[in-house]
Amino acid sequence: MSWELLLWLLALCALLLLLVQLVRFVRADGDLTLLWAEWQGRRPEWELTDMVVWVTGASSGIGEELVYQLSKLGVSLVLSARRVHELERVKRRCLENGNLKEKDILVLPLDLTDTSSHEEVTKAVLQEFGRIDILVNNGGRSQRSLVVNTSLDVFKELIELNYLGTVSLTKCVLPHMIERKQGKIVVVNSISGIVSVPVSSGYCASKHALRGFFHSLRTELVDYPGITVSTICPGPVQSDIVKNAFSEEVTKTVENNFDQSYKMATSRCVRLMLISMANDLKEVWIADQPFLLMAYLWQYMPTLAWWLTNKVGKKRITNFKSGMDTDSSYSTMWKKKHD
Ligand code: 8X3
Repeated sequence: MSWELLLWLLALCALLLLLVQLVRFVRADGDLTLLWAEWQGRRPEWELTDMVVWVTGASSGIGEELVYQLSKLGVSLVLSARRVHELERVKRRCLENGNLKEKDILVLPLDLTDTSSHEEVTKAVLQEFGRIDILVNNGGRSQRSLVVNTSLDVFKELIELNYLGTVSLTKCVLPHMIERKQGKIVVVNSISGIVSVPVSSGYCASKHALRGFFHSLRTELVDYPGITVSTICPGPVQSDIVKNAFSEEVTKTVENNFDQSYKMATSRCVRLMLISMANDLKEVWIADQPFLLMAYLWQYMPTLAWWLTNKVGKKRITNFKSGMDTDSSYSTMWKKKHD
């Protein structure tokens, strides 16, 4: 075979490979490292059994689905959120559908903004189970309002709850993990921790802060390879997060039953979360297109991303002003094109 022919064949293979990767990316619902781990990595069913897992924000949405999937893996669970009756409901469902017994689940009410209570609740978990293997910092709220119309108190609340509450609880659990030289700290961040979008400025700020904090913490733990820190960044997922989002005032929520069918199923998002936990991935992005593409652009081509976000952002603002769900229209357009 001549050299020329060999080179042509190689070029053809490279082109084919590129095409395959492109198709994979268009269909992807997570970053490529995560999808590789899903295919070739460690299974949650092997890695996460027998662990003591503490989940905040366990009364709804991603947190609720996470404890259901964890309860099938045979872990011990600590369920935390503010609403005790909702936690009791979640606990009952875990007992009905999972592999757990009453003694394996602790309902532990927690207000993330009441940081003075965090030491005590941490002690309560240690008293009950003797250890904390995984802390999943999932509790938090979103926001839908324009900066110009939003009270400063809303920005303060978002930082108090999403950022400081999470930092405080992590600080309470950390000495215990350092003593044991092992543990997993998981933080449910958001694509909004990478991409900044209009109408959610305070939420984006709190999630960017979390991302900075936990990447920094990881490097401080370099002498403790048994302690891992994972930042999980989901895009739009079916949950009550928009319904409960802050609006212009602290006392005002969005309270709207928008159609959520265009969003990722909660169960799929949580499965990918478990895979990233089992494989100790440092940061994962879990989102359908075009949200995943936006994350890649913000990370690797910010100038293009800023230009594009201005275009898409206009639509988001128009949607918001006309009382619609901010993201529904362009995401539906994308879905129709690629289904
Ligand atoms: C995404 C939150 O409010 O944009 O993390 O759906 S929201």
